[in-house]
Amino acid sequence: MQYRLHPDDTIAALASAPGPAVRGIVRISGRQTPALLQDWFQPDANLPSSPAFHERKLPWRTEGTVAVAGLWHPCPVALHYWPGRRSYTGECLAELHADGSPPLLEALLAEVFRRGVRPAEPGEFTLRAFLAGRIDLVQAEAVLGVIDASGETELKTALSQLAGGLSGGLAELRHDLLDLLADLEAGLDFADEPIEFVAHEELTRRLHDAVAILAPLREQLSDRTRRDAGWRVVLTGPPNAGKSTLFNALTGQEAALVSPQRGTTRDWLGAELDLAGLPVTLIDTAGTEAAETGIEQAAQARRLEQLAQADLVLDCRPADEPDDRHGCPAANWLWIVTKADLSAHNDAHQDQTRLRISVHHSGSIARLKQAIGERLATQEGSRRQFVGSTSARVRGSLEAAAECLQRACQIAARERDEDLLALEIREALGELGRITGAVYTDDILDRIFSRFCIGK
Ligand SMILES: Nc1nc2c(ncn2[C@@H]2O[C@H](COP(=O)(O)OP(=O)(O)OP(=O)(O)O)[C@@H](O)[C@H]2O)c(=O)[nH]1
Ligand SMILES: [Mg+2]
Repeated sequence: MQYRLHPDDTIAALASAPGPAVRGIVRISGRQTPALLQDWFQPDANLPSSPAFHERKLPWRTEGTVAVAGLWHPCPVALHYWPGRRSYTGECLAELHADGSPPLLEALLAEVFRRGVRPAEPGEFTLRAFLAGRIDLVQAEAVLGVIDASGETELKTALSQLAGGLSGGLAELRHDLLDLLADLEAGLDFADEPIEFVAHEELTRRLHDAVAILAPLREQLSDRTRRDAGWRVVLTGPPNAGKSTLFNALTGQEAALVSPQRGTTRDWLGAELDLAGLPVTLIDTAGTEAAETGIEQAAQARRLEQLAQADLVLDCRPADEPDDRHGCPAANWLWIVTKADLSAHNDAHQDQTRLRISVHHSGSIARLKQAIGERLATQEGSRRQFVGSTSARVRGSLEAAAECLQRACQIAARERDEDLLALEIREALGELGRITGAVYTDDILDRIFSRFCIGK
């Protein structure tokens, strides 16, 4: 679908979820709205008379009725009216809140169309909000994120993005760079004069500041890419702790060799599984021990490699051996006491820091899965900054902007070539503009807004 922009059209759609509900909402936006309501909406007779719609300057909520073709009685509605630029779409907007019966809402909407208003395209209200400068593209995607959120974490992420967290930082960065570019270009215009519009140290500092602002955003995006590919959960602990047994129990397969002999596992072994909706790669490793032979050293090196890449480490100690762990586990470590069936409950380990399990106790594996899921969900909540569609769209631009700025830093450090510097900064600005929508193309709008449902 190609988004052709018809800002003069007045549009309408059902803004509430389809299906029966207590209340339903018909949303209307555009220039014709005041005239339509003036002609159609009848305020309650017992309310004091009020100014005409086109004279109203402030948002207004009132009760009344509207006549609907085919209905015997006028339909009672609550009217919410935003006269001008302060509305969501940045133009005159009205909502009719009525009983949520689907046939009634359809009849109301048909009446609006009969009166010359056209049906809204998917996402067209939000598109108008974007074109009116009420929100930027990142926030438009956040609206979509709120609608699509399948859990509390996703909802929180989308709401913070909607509140402008990411947009605010990027807008500030763009302003700084625009100022810097203006100074540089002024210098180019007066190249023959002994005037310096921006001192070299200041130029270098501002460029480094810009790179520093982008760094955490890039980090969050690459983090998110990794998350989308699956969480790496790594089993570690001394030989014979029961790690491979847990690996098999968690994956539901007998892929790992298990034996009472210490040092059974040498190489690491991975398997994909789904834990409470989170994609996880579970990894079994060799037992932790002082390595003597070459093969033991290789096994330990591989274990450490896996630990370094872990999002969550499951540190297993058997209940029948001393446990030398003190204090609290790090946020991405889970302390597990295995083979709980082999020892009477040890009071020293009664605290909240350890999870006692045994493959011979029913419910142990379910509790372990739950603990892993909860840990990962907490990490996910604290790290996620963008809704998925934003991450996918802005990744390239963010990288390109960072590369331009890094090149600019190098140019500034090497020689002072203002032409080249201005070129890099201009390119970085273009990329940053693409993220927020200060620079956009129809196909970008099409890609974003065609994913909305009608009425939003
Ligand atoms: N009693 C009891 N035995 C267990 C439990 N879990 C594992 N075992 C036994 O402990 C022994 C060692 O188990 P593994 O899973 O091979 O231990 P591992 O940590 O992978 O050992 P390495 O590969 O040598 O590092 C096996 O004989 C298992 O049957 C448990 O919960 N209770
Ligand atoms: Mg093993």
